[in-house]
Amino acid sequence: HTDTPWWRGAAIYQVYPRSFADGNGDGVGDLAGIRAHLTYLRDLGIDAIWFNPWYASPMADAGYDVSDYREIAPVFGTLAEAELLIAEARELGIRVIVDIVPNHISDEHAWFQAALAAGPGSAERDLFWFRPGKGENGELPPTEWPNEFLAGGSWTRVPDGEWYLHLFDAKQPDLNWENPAVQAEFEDVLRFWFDRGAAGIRIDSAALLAKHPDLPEVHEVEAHPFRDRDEVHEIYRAWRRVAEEYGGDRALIGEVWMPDAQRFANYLRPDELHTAFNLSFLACAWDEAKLREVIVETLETHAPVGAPATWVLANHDITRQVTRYGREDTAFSFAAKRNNIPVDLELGTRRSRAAILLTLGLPGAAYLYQGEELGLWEVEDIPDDMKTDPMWIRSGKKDPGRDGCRVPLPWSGDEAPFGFSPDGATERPWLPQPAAWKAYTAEVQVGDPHSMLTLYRSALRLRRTEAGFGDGPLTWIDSAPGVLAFRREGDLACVVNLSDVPVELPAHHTLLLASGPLQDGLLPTDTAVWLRLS
Ligand code: TEU
Repeated sequence: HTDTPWWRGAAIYQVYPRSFADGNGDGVGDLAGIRAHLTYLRDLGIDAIWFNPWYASPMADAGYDVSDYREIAPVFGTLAEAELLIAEARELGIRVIVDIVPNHISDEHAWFQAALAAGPGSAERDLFWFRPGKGENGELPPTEWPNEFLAGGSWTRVPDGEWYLHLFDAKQPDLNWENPAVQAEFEDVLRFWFDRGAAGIRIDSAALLAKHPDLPEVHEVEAHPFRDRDEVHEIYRAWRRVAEEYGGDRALIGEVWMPDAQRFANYLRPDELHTAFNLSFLACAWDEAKLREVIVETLETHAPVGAPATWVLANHDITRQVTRYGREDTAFSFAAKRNNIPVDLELGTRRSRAAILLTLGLPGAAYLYQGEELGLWEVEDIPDDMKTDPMWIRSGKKDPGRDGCRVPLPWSGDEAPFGFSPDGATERPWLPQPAAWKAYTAEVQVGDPHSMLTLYRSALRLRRTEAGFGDGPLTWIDSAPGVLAFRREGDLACVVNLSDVPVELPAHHTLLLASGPLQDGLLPTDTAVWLRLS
């Protein structure tokens, strides 16, 4: 596959800078910490890193509230360090993807501050969605649009009486994408990062940018007033032209939450995004029929537009899979997110091991989230006063929030901070790590043939050496009920048993990798294998 663009079959690892590794001992991860662990990522066998936002930000939403897209937050480092990091990663054969947040900016960004000062009717305000309120004195918000954080309204009033739209937190005012200055600014930001060696751009909340100019209520119109509107595709056509200025190997990767697979695929037409996260796969229950349906639908809708499928089990917004799969209801939904539902971590771990062979065995690109390779679980007992997530704060502490999947990584040693911060650090990690993670450090796992880390390393190594994995066709193999079995080129096969009973493997095969031990030659429940058929 040497002539295939890298992003079609890549294994991409998501680094959450705040929680990866702390180089300067302030308890917060940073670029120095990441640079010190680049060889870990090379040895893991990944092709690219996606960095969550590392830009200047008041950090009201962990950096998704950007105050300067061309500067690095001082808590993470400097722009010069970021450039060094991109170059050092490239030396190790690892590409870098940066995260661009185009739906909204920080209320502390110079643009918003200028809009506040300039007042109603100004050109500065037209970069955002400022409107008079409803009611006799404008005391009611212009619409009742639901907030993406599932709590609180989507408008905030400023002292002169106008309201501004924010689909997320009040500190994240939405930009007006009908304004050409907004379009020009972001095309320039893309070039800024492409010029600094970024191989790809992850586009935050990519389906939300375009809004109905008349601001109708959701129930008043057929096409949703702010989600997946037709106009949004024009934006990505323009971005695609920017990417093409750099030749064919810079990728645009959309965060597109879109249950409708057909509409999802619209973002992947040849003149739009190169690829987008398959979040339906991530949200899917650990269930053979449901997973098969998502896989089939994904492949069927991606093929006509020529885009590679992607597979994701985890990210910084979602309950970690070891926890999800260890519960009775294994599907993920923001609306139903609750803490303290009983979890069987052993079961969740066994299923997560099988799930990663499925994920990495499917055709297309795979996205991994830091810590899943260590088998980390959702930390559900973070003290209230340490939680930072606006989902938690805005819900009045009803929603558990997303801090639990963002706990700093355990690298080494017997007690916190487990090598996350250097010896002699002045501060504790920004979120507390469970004491039990002493058995889950990278140091412990690297030498253990049965560890999660060893499974990931083995799978990622095979995925690189066996040309049949990554981009390419898939053929289903007839299998027992509750079993997912498919063939890839090069006589490779992946078999996952989601039934309650052990099943037979196809006759005539060599075992390449197993997620757990076989029983008398049979594949046990919640276990997966990679085979070479003969
Ligand atoms: O998330 C966008 C998004 O739609 C969800 O992941 C979000 O958490 C959910 O809608 C809540 O209902 C992206 C980022 O991944 C997330 O971390 C940010 O908080 C969000 O955008 C705002 O920038």
